[in-house]
Amino acid sequence: MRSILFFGALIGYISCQETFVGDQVLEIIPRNEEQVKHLRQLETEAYLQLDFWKPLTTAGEKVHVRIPFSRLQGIKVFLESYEIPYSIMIEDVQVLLDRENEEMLFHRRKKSSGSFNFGAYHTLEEIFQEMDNLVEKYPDLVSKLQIGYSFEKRPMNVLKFSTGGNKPAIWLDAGIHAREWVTHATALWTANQIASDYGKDPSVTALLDTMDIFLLPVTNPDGYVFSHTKNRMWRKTRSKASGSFCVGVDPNRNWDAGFGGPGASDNRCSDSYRGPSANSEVEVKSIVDFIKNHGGIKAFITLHSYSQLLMFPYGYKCSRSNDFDELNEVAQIAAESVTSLYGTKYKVGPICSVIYQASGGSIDWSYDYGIKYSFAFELRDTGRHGFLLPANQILPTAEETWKGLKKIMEYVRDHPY
Ligand code: BHK
Ligand code: ZN
Repeated sequence: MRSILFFGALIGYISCQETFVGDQVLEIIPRNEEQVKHLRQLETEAYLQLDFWKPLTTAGEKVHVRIPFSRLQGIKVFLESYEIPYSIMIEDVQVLLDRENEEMLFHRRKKSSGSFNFGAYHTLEEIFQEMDNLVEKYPDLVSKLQIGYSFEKRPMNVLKFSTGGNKPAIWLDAGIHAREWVTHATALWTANQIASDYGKDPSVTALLDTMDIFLLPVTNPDGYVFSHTKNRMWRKTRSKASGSFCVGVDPNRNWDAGFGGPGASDNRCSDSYRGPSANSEVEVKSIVDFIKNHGGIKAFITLHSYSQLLMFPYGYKCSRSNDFDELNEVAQIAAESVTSLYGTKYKVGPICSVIYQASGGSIDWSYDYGIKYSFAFELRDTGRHGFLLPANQILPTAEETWKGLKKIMEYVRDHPY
């Protein structure tokens, strides 16, 4: 075990992976607006290199922030001087990363013997390979479509589940944010589940007899590769623009829905940089073009992590959508179903009230485009491991999420519009 850990760290070092030795993730809960103001100060100081896993909103709301080891003492003194309450959520980020790497190495060595392990994290190559395997194994149900290329020219591979013809369809994507690894893993497990359930599970069979499903497991392939090879905490795309050192755009601020409004940054170095214009990211544009060309998409579901939330529009504004009551009802039913399996608690509501105002998000675009059933999941956990969810939670996460997804899909099937 120790030697594997050591080699994991060594391999990380040789391949120039960013390390996070001694970095901590703090949970901070400002008690009043005065304290929020002090935290805002920290947020604006780019040189501190703070990584807000759960951004600052208002007093009483938790903030999760990863703090580089070199800044830790200073930040703690700062918090204590203003008597801002905090606790340590992750003692040493690198310890979780080493564990994750070691598990991946372990599975790589074991792989030759058996079939694909859905309970492990995988590289982009391995994911694409398994998508091809599913097509091969279920040729009458599953096919692969390439809807475009990423900035670095990786394919945008979509799995289509269809019993024939072009039926009204459900869109499901994962991994728009690179570091949210449990979403890619959940999407791939779900693909396998849909394929193997058809003809066995009456609900899935009835669904696929009336609808198609499009599943994009890796929405941001360049970011995903970068999160494996260089920086595990990468969130954005990898697009480069002249005149800035900073790379990438937040692809969930880049959609044409309240683009440029509150809850997105115009700073290229920010993790929530909206990009120069709506659809500037080829990954976003590829999906928009596909959806517009298809014409029959009735539901748009996107997977993020973490926080255990099931949300619906709007994020770019804080007023209710026309379908608030119906979407809220569907989301409640789905969330209850998620909880029923392992007791995982979910919060339900519109983006703006459940997390924060955020413009340029995908489900706001899909909803305003006319896809009424637009939902965003935030999968496990609530911060104990955050983006570094241990691989042994992949299967339970995927299973419980599938419960919720099925409720939404059944509802959409039974409420044509
Ligand atoms: C999700 C959907 C639409 C708008 C915002 C969100 C929350 C999401 C984000 O884009 O800031 C939070 C996040 O990545 C962590 O998954
Ligand atoms: Zn996300």
